[in-house]
Amino acid sequence: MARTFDKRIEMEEHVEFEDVSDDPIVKNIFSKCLNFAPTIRSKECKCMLPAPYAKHADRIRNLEVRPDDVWVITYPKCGTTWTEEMVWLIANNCDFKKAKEIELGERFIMVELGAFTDSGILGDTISQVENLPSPRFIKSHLLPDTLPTQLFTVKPKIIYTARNPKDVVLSYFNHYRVLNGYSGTQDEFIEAFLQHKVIYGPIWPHLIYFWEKRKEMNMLYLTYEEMKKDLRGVCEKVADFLNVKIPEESKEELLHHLSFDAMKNNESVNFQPLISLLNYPNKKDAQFINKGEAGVWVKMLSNDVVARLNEKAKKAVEGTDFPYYRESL
Ligand code: PPS
Repeated sequence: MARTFDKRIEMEEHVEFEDVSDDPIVKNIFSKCLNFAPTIRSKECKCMLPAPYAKHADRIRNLEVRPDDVWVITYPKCGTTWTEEMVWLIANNCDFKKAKEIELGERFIMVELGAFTDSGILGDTISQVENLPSPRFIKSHLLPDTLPTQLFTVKPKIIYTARNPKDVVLSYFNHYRVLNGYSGTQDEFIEAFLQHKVIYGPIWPHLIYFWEKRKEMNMLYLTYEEMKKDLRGVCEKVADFLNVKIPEESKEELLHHLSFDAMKNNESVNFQPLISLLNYPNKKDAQFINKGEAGVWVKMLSNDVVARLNEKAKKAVEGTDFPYYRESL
């Protein structure tokens, strides 16, 4: 029987959180990060967020969504940056010059980012989104109970990208080291991921929730693996979805621009300026655009960890027709 998600997840205007700062795994991760770490958890979807977020949650939940918005929604490390750059270029007539001149974070605002800290250092990203001219390009990793309710009623274009959780966990570990100054071990991190105690929490409901919405007219559901295999085909799919044409003369340049090597060396998308600014101890070998492979877990995860991730996957997909990332993948 197909699972149906509780409608309240899309409709409640007030987001409730529980304090999980005393949880031993949360505490351990927190003590090993140099900036924010999750300490609160949303009641419905178990979305893990830093404590300052609670003050801004209802403002995001009640954000006015516009029909001509373009949203990229993902669980972290699923290929968000790659998707955003692709979507922005396709929607903007392949304006490579502007894409190089203006950092992706300014072209595609991550709505919740500013709410992660009280310091104001990350900017008031909610106001930035509110004040953007249309069409707005907005990124979010939030789970459904923390996303704006109007996403589900106004139904702007949403591009969702999923990735194999076994690769996500490794990419997320690297992210924590590079951008959160995390000094714990890979094993500790994987344990926190398995227990849904990293920022944003559980990956499975995220992937499955949007999978079950994939046939709605305003949704395009992509996978990282599909982008690796056939980027040209995915670009065409995105163009069709956005009702635009990729200029014939820009097609090859677009594929080159979105290639792993080009993105890795492109300071507008590779986060290297931020990594240098943060100057964390891991900085020397730190790369946000790191390995860029599909299936890297085969070389890097122990049999025990693979078995535990498979066990989680098996339970999570029960009662759904979610086709990806079962045991053999
Ligand atoms: S974030 O922080 O959640 O926004 O991270 P996200 O952008 O979702 O994921 C980062 C991973 O995407 C890889 N990436 C790419 N792979 C292949 N080709 C291109 N062009 C590309 N651009 C980004 C990036 O390397 C991260 O994966 P890992 O496995 O860590 O290398």
